[in-house]
Amino acid sequence: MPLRSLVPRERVEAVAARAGLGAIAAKVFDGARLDLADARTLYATPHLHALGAIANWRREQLHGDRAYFNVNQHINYTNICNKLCRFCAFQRLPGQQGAYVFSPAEAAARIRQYLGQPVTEVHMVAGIDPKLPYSYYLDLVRAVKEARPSIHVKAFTMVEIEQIVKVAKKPIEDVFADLKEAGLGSLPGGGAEIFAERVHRLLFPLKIGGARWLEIARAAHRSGLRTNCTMLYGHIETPEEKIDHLFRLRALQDETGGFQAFIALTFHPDNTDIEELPAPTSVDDLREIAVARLLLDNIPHVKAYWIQLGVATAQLALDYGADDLDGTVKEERIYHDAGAQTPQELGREDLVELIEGAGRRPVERDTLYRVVREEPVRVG
Ligand code: V47
Repeated sequence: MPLRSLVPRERVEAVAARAGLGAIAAKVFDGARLDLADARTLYATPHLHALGAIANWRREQLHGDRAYFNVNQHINYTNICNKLCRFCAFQRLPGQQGAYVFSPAEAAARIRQYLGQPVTEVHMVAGIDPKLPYSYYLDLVRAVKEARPSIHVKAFTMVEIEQIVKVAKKPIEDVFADLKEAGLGSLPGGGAEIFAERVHRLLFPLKIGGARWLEIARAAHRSGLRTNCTMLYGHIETPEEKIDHLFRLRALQDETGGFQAFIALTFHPDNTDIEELPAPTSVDDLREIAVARLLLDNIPHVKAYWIQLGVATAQLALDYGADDLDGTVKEERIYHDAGAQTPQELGREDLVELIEGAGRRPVERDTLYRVVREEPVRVG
């Protein structure tokens, strides 16, 4: 499919005005910050396509027709976890059937398995196994780097960092320095869930809450580590709680500038404690992506994580504010345990095709959004 031309402002203006979103669109065109009343309107409007058109305009201002992806692999190094989050299907108790911990050597073997492929990043996150000592985390990063020195290690959510600091018995700055020396390159954005205390109490009371998540992200940024950020939606949260979450991310980004990308994580209920809840629809997913693009005016990238959204919604999301499909991903377990029907990996060419199919220009990036390879433009 030939590249789409960028949508002209007058067209967005007209669509927004018809949907009663003209004032918000005008603010976006002017680069003005959206406030609480605007955020409420974006969550309430029935005019999804108008909302998407405004978000898409902003996305095209930032990234033109480019859509990013990377070639990565996932390692979920243990599923043992003592946090008992009610939305999680991945966790196992020690000794429970299916519980596992990879040794650093086993993790390295998984890296070597893909040496023949142009993998640039390993995304490494897991449960909280209180038995793992500080040395385990450092050895894990070292083993992975030794197996493939060029690989960027994006590892450990703020929740894991809280645990690592606990077993290290050292100040967080020293822990980040040790992890960096071992080879850590950046941090993923997981574990944020919904910052509101009500949801924390009901769904994940044993895990750090919003204030601590933000404090650890701030410390990571101050230590020179870039991170991503996330929001898990589609369970028991309210629009007000989502707005609070997004505004708190925006405020921290004003302070540190350390977030690279935001990922809206759609809830998969299967095999969880709250599996009676209906899964979010594609309409919900597209709304979250569009709202995030508009409220998080200071975070450069919004990812549509295909493995969670499904390839069809992820492709559409490239027109609703998202500019990144994440990576090829190998051996993902967290969502597949929770019923995700997507494949466990896509090839590089599959991602290129998906992006081209959406009329966008595929750009392979590294973890820090430096261009690895830009696909030649196909003349249609
Ligand atoms: O923190 C857990 C979520 C997150 C379920 O930074 C669930 O580049 C849906 O954060 N249904 C981990 N979601 C994944 C994550 C991530 C993914 C891709 C890219 C990046 C990045 C980060 O997954 C957890 C939690 O919020 N999660 N269980 C579930 N049943």
